[in-house]
Amino acid sequence: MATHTASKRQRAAVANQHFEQGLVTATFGRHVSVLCDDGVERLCHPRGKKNQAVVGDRIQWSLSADQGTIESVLPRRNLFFRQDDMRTKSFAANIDQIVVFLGAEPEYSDMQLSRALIAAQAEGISAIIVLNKHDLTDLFNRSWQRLKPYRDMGLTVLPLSLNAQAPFGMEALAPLLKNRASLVLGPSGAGKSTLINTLVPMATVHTQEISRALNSGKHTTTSTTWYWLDETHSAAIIDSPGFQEFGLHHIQPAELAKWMPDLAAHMGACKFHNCTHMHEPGCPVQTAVEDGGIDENRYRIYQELFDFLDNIPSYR
Ligand SMILES: Nc1nc2c(ncn2[C@@H]2O[C@H](COP(=O)(O)OP(=O)(O)OP(=O)(O)O)[C@@H](O)[C@H]2O)c(=O)[nH]1
Ligand SMILES: [Mg+2]
Ligand SMILES: [Zn+2]
Repeated sequence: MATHTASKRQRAAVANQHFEQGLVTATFGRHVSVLCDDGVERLCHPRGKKNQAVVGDRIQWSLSADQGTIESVLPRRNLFFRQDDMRTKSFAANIDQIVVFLGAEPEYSDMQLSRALIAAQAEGISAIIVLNKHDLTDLFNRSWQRLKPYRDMGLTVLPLSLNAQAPFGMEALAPLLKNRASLVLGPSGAGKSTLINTLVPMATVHTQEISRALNSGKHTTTSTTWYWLDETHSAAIIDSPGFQEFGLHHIQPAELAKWMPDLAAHMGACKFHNCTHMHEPGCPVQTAVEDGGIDENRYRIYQELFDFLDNIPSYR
């Protein structure tokens, strides 16, 4: 009884204690960099073994020596993440949009692009696509063609060049980054860090300089980082490490078509309410694929993903 009272009193003390707050700007293993509300950037550590905070989280922290201890993570508006068979890989929390950042080279994967867009749809986060390296004309035009289905489904797709000798497209992109927090993600080498360096001169993010002969001077991004775009902190841009495989293990196969706007546009009149749009008769999605109303490649991606998600052995 006595212990019970003591722990109750202890809990009340903790609840009444006034902790400082801050914004998680980067994570390094279990340690996080926090821009505290007093304007100081501090390294903070979790109390337990595991760190629960991700970039974009607001946390409560307390001072310990010259560093901080994370006391709690405040409720999130959203969390953008990948899910493999083993792990959840969080990109960031409390974001307003994702910018899927591709380059004319290296060649991007339609499957991975589609997966990132599906994850954003499922989390209710809006997305835009940027195709960088406009200066590499032939490669660029080929990639631009491949993005037609995404433009047709109503997504904003912007051309860009960050090449200082041939800049292009920033005046169209810049307004879309105002007054919001944008997470930039995409394959390694597309130019994500170059974009952040262009927009945030103080950032000096290491960019990947490919020296094929020696493979030296290669600076690929290894941690997700939040940068304020302006002094009033009205807009932010988040750099992230390039990824190869965007895991979607958290998506239910029956929900998949709903998160693909080009398919979803046709599925209202399916004969069966639980139509998989794969082999059922009277399915307008399959008719649209035959008529060219849905891009064949996008439908192939749907089929492949559906089969994959439907065959994950698990707790479902
Ligand atoms: N030709 C051309 N090269 C570019 C452009 N933008 C960036 N690059 C180059 O592309 C390479 C990769 O750029 P990064 O910004 O490091 O790419 P990243 O997407 O951050 O890559 P990771 O950190 O590995 O995910 C660098 O050598 C850049 O100089 C562009 O518009 N045109
Ligand atoms: Mg980078
Ligand atoms: Zn159907």
